[in-house]
Amino acid sequence: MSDKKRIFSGVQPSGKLTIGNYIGSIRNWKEFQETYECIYCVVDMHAVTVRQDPAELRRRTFETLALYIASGLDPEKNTLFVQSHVPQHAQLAWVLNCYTMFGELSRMTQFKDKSRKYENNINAGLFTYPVLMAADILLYNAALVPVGVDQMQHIELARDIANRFNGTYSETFVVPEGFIPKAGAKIMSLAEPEKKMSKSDLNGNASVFILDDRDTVIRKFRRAVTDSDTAVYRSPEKPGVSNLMTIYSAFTGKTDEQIVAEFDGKGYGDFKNAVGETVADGLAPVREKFDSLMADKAYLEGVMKNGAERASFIARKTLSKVYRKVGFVGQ
Ligand code: AQP
Repeated sequence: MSDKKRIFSGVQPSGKLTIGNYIGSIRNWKEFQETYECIYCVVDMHAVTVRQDPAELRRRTFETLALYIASGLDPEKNTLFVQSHVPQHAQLAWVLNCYTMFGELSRMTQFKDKSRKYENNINAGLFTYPVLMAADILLYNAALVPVGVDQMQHIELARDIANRFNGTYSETFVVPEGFIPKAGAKIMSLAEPEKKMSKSDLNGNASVFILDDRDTVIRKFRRAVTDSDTAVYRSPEKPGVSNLMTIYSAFTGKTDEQIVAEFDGKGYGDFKNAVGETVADGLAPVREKFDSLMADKAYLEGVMKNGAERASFIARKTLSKVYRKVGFVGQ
């Protein structure tokens, strides 16, 4: 095992991955692969907090792994695996449940949002989701967790749980830090720009998916909700335009000033076309690589298996330390 600090992150295979998942999360991961020991997981156990079609979940699990690789992650340099293949996640989550307070979980914004969205299925898993997430991170003693801004509250909770456990039983877990990308930490819906772009949005025009074809990407951006003005600049009164600027900047590296200058006097039509074409161009190589990976399922199964073995090696050690500390009799 290396002496490098560890990174952990993951995405739920709960739908088609959006450019929010890509910009806020996956595409940043490759930056770390030389300097950290990186562990990236497809968090299928989190996905079942919302009802999933079993065949779809299986397919999306492969797709999500393929997207990790297509976005630049080298399976030799990173540990890539599926959460349910390493049972220690669930085992540690149970213990950590007993060190997490009801009041803490009740305050989680994602729980409140998802309880509203899935009012007929407010299950206990949805409530304890952040504890499983804490287990994911603490199991690997990850120092850094790159996430979109929406997940920061869960990282804070993971830190509190780690500190509580360490304070009770002596130093056990590394207390993780969240890492938010400089640009694009929160990509908003194209249909309702006050709302986060989500995989599970039922409105077909709200989210741009990484695997959308070129024409679909361009069409969705053409339809993006803006405002009755025509000038391109960032302002709280212009959430739609501001979001498009964030997306454009994320794909081009251009600053707000450069974008404003580029579209000075041109109006929203040209701006939306430019954003759509730029995003479509930026995603094309990812989609190409994805297609070739999905054609070789045996390769993806090999990556999963190998990743689960590497992850299990660390996970077993952490869990047995935790079991010993809380007083479970060893086998
Ligand atoms: N809109 C977004 N902007 C920036 N980052 C985002 N992320 C998600 N949406 C955006 C980041 O993607 C990573 C994986 O997210 P997740 O799959 O674990 O769960 P999520 O945040 O609940 O994502 P979705 O797309 O909204 O999924 P559903 O619809 O299933 O709930 C995280 O790092 C997240 O911050």
